[in-house]
Amino acid sequence: ASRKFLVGGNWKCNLTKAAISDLVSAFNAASPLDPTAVEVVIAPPAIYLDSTRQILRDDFAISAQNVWVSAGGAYTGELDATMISDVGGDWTILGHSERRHHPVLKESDATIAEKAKYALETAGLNVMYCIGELLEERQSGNTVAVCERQLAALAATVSDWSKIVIAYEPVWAIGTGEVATPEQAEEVHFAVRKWLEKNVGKGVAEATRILYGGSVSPANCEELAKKGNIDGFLVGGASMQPSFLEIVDSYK
Ligand code: G2H
Repeated sequence: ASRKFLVGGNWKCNLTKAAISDLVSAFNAASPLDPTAVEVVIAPPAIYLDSTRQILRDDFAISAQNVWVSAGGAYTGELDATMISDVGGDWTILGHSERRHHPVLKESDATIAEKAKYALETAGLNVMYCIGELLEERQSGNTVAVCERQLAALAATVSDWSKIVIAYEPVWAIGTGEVATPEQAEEVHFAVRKWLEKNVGKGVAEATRILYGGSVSPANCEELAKKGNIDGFLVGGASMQPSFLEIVDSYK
């Protein structure tokens, strides 16, 4: 496809300063990326974002995993998206299922879309916007409807899609080792692209990268990467190993 492959590494709430130092040394030792073919984006826990940026190779971008809905101020414990760019980060993940569904978080479609608007339009960040269905939603035949509802919330608040990447992450495949088959993933990616074409525009539908996430590993990435509508990956567990670089190379 004409879309540039993108691989995100989502470290979630893991690692230590020492473990990050070891992992970054392994990443830094690998050959340079072909910047015309692939982009890599690493999302450390917020407290390590600044220090990771300082030691990580320049051709790997840095992302937050979440941001506050708007500008900073009296919001104890929160992170203004402009602080991400202040320390050299270019991205934020938003709407990860762990934030949508965890009972102490329960982020709504509207909250996530509000965060996306601020991050994109005020902070100038790129956004990895996660969507995806629960197991019971898949079993009841609602996979595409759930993804479309999550996309519609975003489309209602933003107009410039050039800095948005969609990450399709079926919740039943996240951290479970139960990866979606290439066919299951491609079917939803195709539906997402069709939705974009119908509701946003043909140009945006053709240009927007749609990543797959959920138990991606060096062993399963190549088959997934062959699918026409899979433009990269958002990787959790396997992004904290030096073999993450094999996933980065899976477009080849
Ligand atoms: C899905 C993914 C990264 P994992 O959440 O966002 O995690 O690869 O561990 O399933």
